[in-house]
Amino acid sequence: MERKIFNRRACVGMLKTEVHDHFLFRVKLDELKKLATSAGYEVVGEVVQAKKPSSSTLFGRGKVQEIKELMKSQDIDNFIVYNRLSSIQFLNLSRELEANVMDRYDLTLEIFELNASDSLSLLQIKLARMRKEIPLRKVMVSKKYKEEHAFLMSGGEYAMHSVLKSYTKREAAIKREIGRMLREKKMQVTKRKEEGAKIVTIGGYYNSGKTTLFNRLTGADKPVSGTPFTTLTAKYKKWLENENVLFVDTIGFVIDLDPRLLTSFEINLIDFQYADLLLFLVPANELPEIVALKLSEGLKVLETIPVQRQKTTIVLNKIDETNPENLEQVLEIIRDMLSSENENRIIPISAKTGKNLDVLTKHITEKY
Ligand SMILES: Nc1nc2c(ncn2[C@@H]2O[C@H](COP(=O)(O)OP(=O)(O)OP(=O)(O)O)[C@@H](O)[C@H]2O)c(=O)[nH]1
Ligand SMILES: [Mg+2]
Repeated sequence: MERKIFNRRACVGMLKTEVHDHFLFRVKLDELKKLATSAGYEVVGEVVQAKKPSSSTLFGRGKVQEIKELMKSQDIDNFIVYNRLSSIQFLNLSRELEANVMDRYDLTLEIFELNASDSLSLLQIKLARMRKEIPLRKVMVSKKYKEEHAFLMSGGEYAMHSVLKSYTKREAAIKREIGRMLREKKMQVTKRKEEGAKIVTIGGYYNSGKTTLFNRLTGADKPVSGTPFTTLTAKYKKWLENENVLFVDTIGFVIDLDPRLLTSFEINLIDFQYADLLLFLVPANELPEIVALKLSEGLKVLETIPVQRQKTTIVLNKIDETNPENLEQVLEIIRDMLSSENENRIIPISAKTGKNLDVLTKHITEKY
């Protein structure tokens, strides 16, 4: 049988579990569309359902039919879901919609793949893909799935088992290789710290201007762009002002960050764990509610890594693109949120124009 070639037209979908959410879901869905567009999809449809999730298809029965009809009438081959899909939901939706189905995690990995240029990133992406694929294969060889889809499984069971076996073996080999790189990186960082170097990590949301700031502080010329996840890995580079201070740029955060991204990209966490100071960038040129959401979610993720709170300085970037009232509102919301924190730990800057960079420089100099 010939394999169907899918077009790049896509419908995005979200199951809204919070009935009273009339605003955030919109922000999240728009973010998903932006990610899909940057992966090369043309988003032409959108479906939102407010309901309790169905264990078999996430969306309700009627909704799935509606999605199917919409996709058929608009010639859409891709269904991109905001929520996390279980293996069974993925298989059922793919079959019912006869389409390429993915969740936000798959989409993120697809973007990573498009942007990855170094062997370590490619290896980590491969591992993340396998970690998804293995439970999927396990469901396909499970007794229940076989009974329900006997026609799909006929003759293929042995092949499926052997694929699963080879996947598990390859996963172990990749894990070993990444483990080796992890140990090597930890050793290098420890050595530099023992030699007296201080590490300043630049973290934060994708597109928040991390690389722009990194380039400015170190004189580097790393790629900067409005496309999500431009930076996947980065090297340490000396500060122009003091060569004992090393800056490191990092992979961007997203709203509702999937914990699987943290486990599969474990090596990137070293830059956070070994930081003497973390500059956590949040773009200030957005609605105050969104800035607050990004900040509070970001801080929660940092806790899980973990990064000590007192090592984190919040840098509100892109102030050249926000008016004074908006910035004041943003600052007010943040101060309320972090009521017990030191005011000096929130620094508004523009990495692009250089505005207030002297304040940031002073802040870092005072420490080292
Ligand atoms: N207006 C304005 N734009 C900025 C500023 N800093 C960065 N940008 C722009 O924002 C976009 C993203 O900048 P990057 O430096 O690539 O952002 P990043 O955080 O490294 O993004 P990822 O690597 O994708 O996580 C680019 O178009 C930059 O030119 C700023 O202070 N003001
Ligand atoms: Mg970057």
